[in-house]
Amino acid sequence: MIEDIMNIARKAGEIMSDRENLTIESKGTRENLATSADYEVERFLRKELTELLPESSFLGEEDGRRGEGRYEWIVDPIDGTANYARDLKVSTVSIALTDSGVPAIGLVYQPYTDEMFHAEKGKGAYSNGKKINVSDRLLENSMFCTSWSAYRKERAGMCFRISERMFPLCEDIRRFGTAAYEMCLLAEGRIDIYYEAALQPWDFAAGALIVREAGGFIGSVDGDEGYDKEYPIIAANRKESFEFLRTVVREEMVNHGELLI
Ligand code: LIP
Repeated sequence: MIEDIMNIARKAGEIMSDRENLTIESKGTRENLATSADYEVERFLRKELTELLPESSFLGEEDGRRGEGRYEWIVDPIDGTANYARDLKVSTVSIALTDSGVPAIGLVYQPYTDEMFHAEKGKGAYSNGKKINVSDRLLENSMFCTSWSAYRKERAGMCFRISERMFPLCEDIRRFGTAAYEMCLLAEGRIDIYYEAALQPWDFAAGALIVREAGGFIGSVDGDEGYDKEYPIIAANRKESFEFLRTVVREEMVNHGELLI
């Protein structure tokens, strides 16, 4: 089945590469974009993935949930739509299959670099077929990847305070604009710690499994993430970095009134 999903993801990447007649609109807030390609790729993935597993339901970023049952596809057709709209060439297709609400398969495809990441629960994580692992860098040598909540600017102060506290303790900060890809970079040991204030299940369902299967730590502020709503997501290569970052995030969420002590 993994090979079939990979082929479907590659075809989704081909659809993304056709930018003729591309239209771009805002949804909800002005920063939150959807292009005609987001809808086209999602329709394609819904059809192909549902045919692959006819008893499955489907949750996509653009058109929501269709059906219900034990198996569900959780899909972001283009993760990094703002990058895609500007042709920055850093966007991914993110596909997870959950079994009774828990990811069993996660796959993230970056068409511009032809990087295919995947994991199956209990079977390790892979990049283009090669097994991957998180790095063993200490916090002081870590590359911290984060964002400042572009869609919810009222959270910017909290996010920048977290960056301000982490920056002197790490090597540097990066932001690639696709959460799914950023999690894969962590899984492959290319970045080391990660935080985003608010991600949706389609942004992290595949990436979270890939991080765990690569030996990394990922979760939300008070325990594991769920796949039912938006969550703050924290991830790291090492347990102590994960717990440290989680404490910083928790404190700043309390300061910002997002969490009770
Ligand atoms: C986006 C991301 C981006 C993150 C946004 C958003 P979209 O997904 O992956 O990195 O900062 O919160 O979720 O909207 O481009 O599919």
